[in-house]
Amino acid sequence: MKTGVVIVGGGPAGLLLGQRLHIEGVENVLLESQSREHVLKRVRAGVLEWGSVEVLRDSDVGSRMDNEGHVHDGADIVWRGEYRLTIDTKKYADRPMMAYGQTNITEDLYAARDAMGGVVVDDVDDVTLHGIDTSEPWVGYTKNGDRHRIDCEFVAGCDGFHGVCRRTIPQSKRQEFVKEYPFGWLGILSETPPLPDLIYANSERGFALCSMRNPMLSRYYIQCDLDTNLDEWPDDRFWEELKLRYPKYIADAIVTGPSIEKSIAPLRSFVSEPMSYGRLFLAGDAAHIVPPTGAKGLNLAISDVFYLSRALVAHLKQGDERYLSSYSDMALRRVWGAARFSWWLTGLLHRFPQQVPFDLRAQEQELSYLASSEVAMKSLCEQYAGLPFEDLT
Ligand code: RFL
Ligand code: PHB
Repeated sequence: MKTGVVIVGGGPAGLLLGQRLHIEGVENVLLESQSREHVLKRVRAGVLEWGSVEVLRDSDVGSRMDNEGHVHDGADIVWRGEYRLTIDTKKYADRPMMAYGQTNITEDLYAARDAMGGVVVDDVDDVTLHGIDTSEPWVGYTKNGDRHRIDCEFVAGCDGFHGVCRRTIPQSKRQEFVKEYPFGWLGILSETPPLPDLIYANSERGFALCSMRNPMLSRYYIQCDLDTNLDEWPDDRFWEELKLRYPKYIADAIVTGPSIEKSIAPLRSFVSEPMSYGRLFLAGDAAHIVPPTGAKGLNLAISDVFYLSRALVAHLKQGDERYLSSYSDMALRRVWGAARFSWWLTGLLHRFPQQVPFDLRAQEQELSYLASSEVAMKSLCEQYAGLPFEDLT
């Protein structure tokens, strides 16, 4: 088999890249190691920057998002059980946010791919990349016990943090920047009405977050130890702990009910440079991970794909090399902006094991400063709303 671009990974990055390439008439094949059911069951991100909303619309997958997504003016932070500030992105960055689940985006992208007759080979094993530093790369994979080969012009590594693509780049040609945090997030999804606002909490019992998916689906998180055992967290205990991390008037407004999903995610910052090697281009979690505090992971996957689709189309359709050769540098500038912001917000809102009383006072001071300084608030809003996309200068 031969195609233009082999896309490894059928998460949001791979599916969106396939969709954008298809619209531009670039042939592509998508390989996914899991079943479609498994991919669609994963509960992950929920907050879209406005730039991401526009890329999804421009990719012809915006209609359900526009009907069912919840447009809101930002998010709130509460601390010390009494103070509250609003990250009003509409007011200070001139663009709102959109609550629309990653699960829905993935569904929309699969539906669009089916409608255009795009190839998704799922349940594949042993994906291997060959000749990526030559002009004739190819990808091998196993499906139902049979080995296959696809020749292509480019390989897009959209296979997430645990994928194979990044690791195919020789170690001497890449540099990894890693930061692990000494805690995770315990998250639940429940079919209950969410609070009207997305509210982050810095509390003495640890971080918490009330978020939303739709009018009858809520998402909540609490900071937890890395060795937390889900079996020890029945729903009642979760709700009780969540409420203890909010001021009473907010806790009282939280509508509880049985969880329909419960999981733990460790927090990590990770960036691998560069994001390309020969004919291989990485996008999304395959190249970088941010702690979810800034709601940036999915948004970065979308901006990488915006840059990469533009670059591949310019090369394959117009013979214009400039975007491809600047892809890694351009994408990494935005990635580092979000990586720094997510690291900073994580530090501002969580309890760390080594914190001394001085650190806690400094956290409180920074929150008070944000609440009282329009300059500081503008900076927070600009980053929460999402940095702009670049073009060639
Ligand atoms: P994904 O979603 O991990 O998809 C990668 C796909 O590749 C497949 N794969 C392979 N396929 C073929 N061959 C192989 N060898 C393969 N190895 C792996 C996998 O099965 C998978 O289907 O990466 P992608 O597409 O880059 O998308 C990234 C996002 O999923 C991620 O950044 C976000 O979910 C992060 N995130 C959030 N991002 C936001 O922008 N806003 C949020 O509000 C937000 N909240 C979150 C989050 C992530 C969380 N967790 C669970 C880590 C909240 C949480 C709790
Ligand atoms: C979510 O709704 O899952 C969510 C919202 C905001 C974040 C992280 C996750 O910062």
